[in-house]
Amino acid sequence: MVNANKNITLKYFPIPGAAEKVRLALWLGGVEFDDVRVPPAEWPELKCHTPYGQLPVMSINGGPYITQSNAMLQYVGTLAPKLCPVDLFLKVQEAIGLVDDFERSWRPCVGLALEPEKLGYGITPATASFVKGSPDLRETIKALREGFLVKEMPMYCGFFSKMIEVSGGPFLCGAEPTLADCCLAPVLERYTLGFIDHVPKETLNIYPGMVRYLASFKSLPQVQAYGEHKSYMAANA
Ligand SMILES: N[C@@H](CCC(=O)N[C@@H](CS)C(=O)NCC(=O)O)C(=O)O
Repeated sequence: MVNANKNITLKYFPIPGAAEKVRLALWLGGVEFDDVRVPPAEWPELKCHTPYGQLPVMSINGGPYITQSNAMLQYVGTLAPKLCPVDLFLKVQEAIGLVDDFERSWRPCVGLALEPEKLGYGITPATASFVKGSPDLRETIKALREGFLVKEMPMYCGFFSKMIEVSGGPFLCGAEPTLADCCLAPVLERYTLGFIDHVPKETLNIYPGMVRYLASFKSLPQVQAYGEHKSYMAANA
């Protein structure tokens, strides 16, 4: 373990979400931490004590809550420099930026279902029938997600496959996993789980490079150990 003198607590909901890249980086970096999964019922009380009313929050040696998953990720990189080696710094940050772009292109597909009004639906006479749960909105969500799968998904899978090829793989920046892989792997995995409407769990199968990439990441001993830890936590929740 690399941080024998640091006591790190990471609090987030019991889902992968914004904290998963940080959890993965901590595991891959061999950084011990307290992985606190906040049950939804406890969130309203905790929310009042967080700086911006959001999770994840991190606390170091009992200090004040630190926010922003990207800041936490980079902090883990300072504790475990092998996850962002100096000679690969720009490559790693570039890859993280590309994962952010990939995520941003997917966000309306989720936002439309959760908060349609923020995307301009259901707030004008012309879109009055596009309220949450309505048939009109459901149809729009389906079209948007299907469009993502035929346009953005191949484009980004192509970008990432090329990056892996150029680096020599099997990871985004070469032979060893970095912070960038901690960002991409959970995003890709989400599209294989079959829980998102209109995104079949076979979605990645037409991108063999991505399937191989994800398999390489998931077979890392630290990622396997994290998987066992998650199963243990789920069984004892
Ligand atoms: N930019 C922040 C975003 C954090 C965020 O959006 N948190 C959401 C969950 S992913 C949250 O706490 N939602 C609950 C709420 O707002 O009450 C980060 O990356 O840490």
